[in-house]
Amino acid sequence: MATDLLSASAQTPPSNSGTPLSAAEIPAAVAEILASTPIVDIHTHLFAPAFGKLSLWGIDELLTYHYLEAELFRSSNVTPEHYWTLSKSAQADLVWRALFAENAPISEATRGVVAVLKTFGLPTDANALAEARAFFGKQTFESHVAHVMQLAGISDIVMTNDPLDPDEAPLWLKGILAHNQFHAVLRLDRILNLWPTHWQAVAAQGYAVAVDVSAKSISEIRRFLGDWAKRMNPVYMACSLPDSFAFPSDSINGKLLAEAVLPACRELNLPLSLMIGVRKQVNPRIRLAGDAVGRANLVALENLCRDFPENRFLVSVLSRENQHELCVYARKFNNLMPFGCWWFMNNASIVEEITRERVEMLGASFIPQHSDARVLEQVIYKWANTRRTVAPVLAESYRLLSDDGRAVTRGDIQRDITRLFRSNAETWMKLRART
Ligand code: RAT
Ligand code: ZN
Repeated sequence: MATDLLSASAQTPPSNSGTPLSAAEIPAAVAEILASTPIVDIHTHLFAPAFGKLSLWGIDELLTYHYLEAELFRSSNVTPEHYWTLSKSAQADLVWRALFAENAPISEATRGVVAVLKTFGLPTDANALAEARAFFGKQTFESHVAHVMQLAGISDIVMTNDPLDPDEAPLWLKGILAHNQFHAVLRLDRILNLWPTHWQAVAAQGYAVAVDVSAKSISEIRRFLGDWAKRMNPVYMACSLPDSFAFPSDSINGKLLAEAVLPACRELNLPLSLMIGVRKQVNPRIRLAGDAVGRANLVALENLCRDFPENRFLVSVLSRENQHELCVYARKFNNLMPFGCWWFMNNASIVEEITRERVEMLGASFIPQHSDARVLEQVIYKWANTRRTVAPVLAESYRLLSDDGRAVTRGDIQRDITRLFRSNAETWMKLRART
């Protein structure tokens, strides 16, 4: 077994010190340790300050998050076509009126905005957004980032970086200074899922590729991946995949995965993150909010983990129905790391269920959550919600353990929480070796 496949716990000194906790003391100890352990946020859509306008933050961005736009079209008569013609602040006003003034904001995504406003001492029931806008307008982004990370209790933010994004790629090509808390990820959706539409963008960067993914194209794509890995210093490569994802496959996706991406990951010793189960653009009228979910056939994952033991796979699945199988596969393959409760799974009731299932089947050998934040301040509420939901699940596991006859100490709890929320990620991504 490759050393980097060894569990993070093997590198943490065992904790057998500490006084055993009584059953009544366990919940508070878990909550305190969760609150004081800085988290590595392993998948976000946030950007380091050096990316300038790509970084989204502030009240107007919070309110126009696509999770909220999906809810707007259910509680307002505005048509998507009209909504897209409005300015950002007019869109935000509309969302505020429909979801926060004319209705109580009880959904997960709306409550999140309320929690952010409260954190900054801003009114949560105002008729208009003037005070919130004035507050965010006064912040300097760099120091605001540091403050928000501290409020959220996170030490590291893993970005999503697309080498074919027309706004982002030029910044990398010009040269972006590394940031010690923001880590890059080489995202491959355009290449793996939409090659016929995007091969010319790869060609335009100086690679001799063609639409047909011939042997020449494959070797050029590997050169492209190697060059971008050098430029970005990514902590993993990543792709989201549809519910219909199959592997092995004669499709362009199957060929590119087997012949270009997996070998490049092995060569560069990078994990590959697969986020499986999205049904893209079932309703294109609502743009980013228009994606849905489908149950995937995880035999594709079984084939990948077994046939490529030298590759490591970070995997999140979008369908609730796929969660249990993912745990079973993680028990079979230690080159598979389940992570996060992704997107439509990131609701308290489902996070609770998934986390309980994972602890029961995998102990502390998984990564419970990522924020998927697109707007900076979202990390405040998303991580508060995760801590609030996960704490009772962990506390119950320790209570059962104590009931069954094994004393539980604060040291035990700290070691597991560190492993779940930090060191599984640090080990898999070689995070500290990179900064
Ligand atoms: O959760 C989201 O914001 C989605 O739109 C997706 O970005 C998803 O998380 C992804 O990374 O593809
Ligand atoms: Zn995402």
